[in-house]
Amino acid sequence: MSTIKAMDPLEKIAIGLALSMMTVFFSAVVFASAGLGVGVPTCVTNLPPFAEGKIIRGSGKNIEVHAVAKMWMFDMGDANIGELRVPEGTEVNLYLASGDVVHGFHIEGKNVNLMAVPGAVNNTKVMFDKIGEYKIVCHEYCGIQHQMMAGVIKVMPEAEYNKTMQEEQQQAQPQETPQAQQPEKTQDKPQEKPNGGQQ
Ligand SMILES: [Cu+2]
Repeated sequence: MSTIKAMDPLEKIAIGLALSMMTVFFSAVVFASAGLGVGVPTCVTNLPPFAEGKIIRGSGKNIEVHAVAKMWMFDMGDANIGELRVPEGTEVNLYLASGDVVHGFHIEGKNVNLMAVPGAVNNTKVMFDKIGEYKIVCHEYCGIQHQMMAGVIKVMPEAEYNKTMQEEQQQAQPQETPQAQQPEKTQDKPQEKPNGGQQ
């Protein structure tokens, strides 16, 4: 015959404490997910790994960014290599690939900690609602220049961002309007013809 002993009071307290702690942790996870919109990065299987950074504009301020980490820089498709400039209030849908070995992708001041893995694409979404500069750090040893591997996300006031982008576009297409001034610096162009008509 087995005898059923009453549970030790201390054991009851320990179990009670453990259960209440688990309830607190679970509630915190639910709150972070539903209330704060914190999500976990995912490995994307329907997008083949890419070799070049690219910015794909979505609707409004939602943009899709294809970022490539490679020895020893981050290419995020911005005209300024190593940078990503966005207007304030932009949600970046970030896809990350590696051009060579495993790299890290940590955004300071944001809860983003991704790995760039050869042959795979990782994805997360980040909201940039405050103006400032967010440094990107490679936090996975990737070779002799690893400590130099960094980038920056510049979150600019919308008016300043629009002005900068407009200026860069005009510089890229100097012959757009007849009044456009000729650029000071001459570039090596193999085909330079007199104005014989528009193409
Ligand atoms: Cu590194």
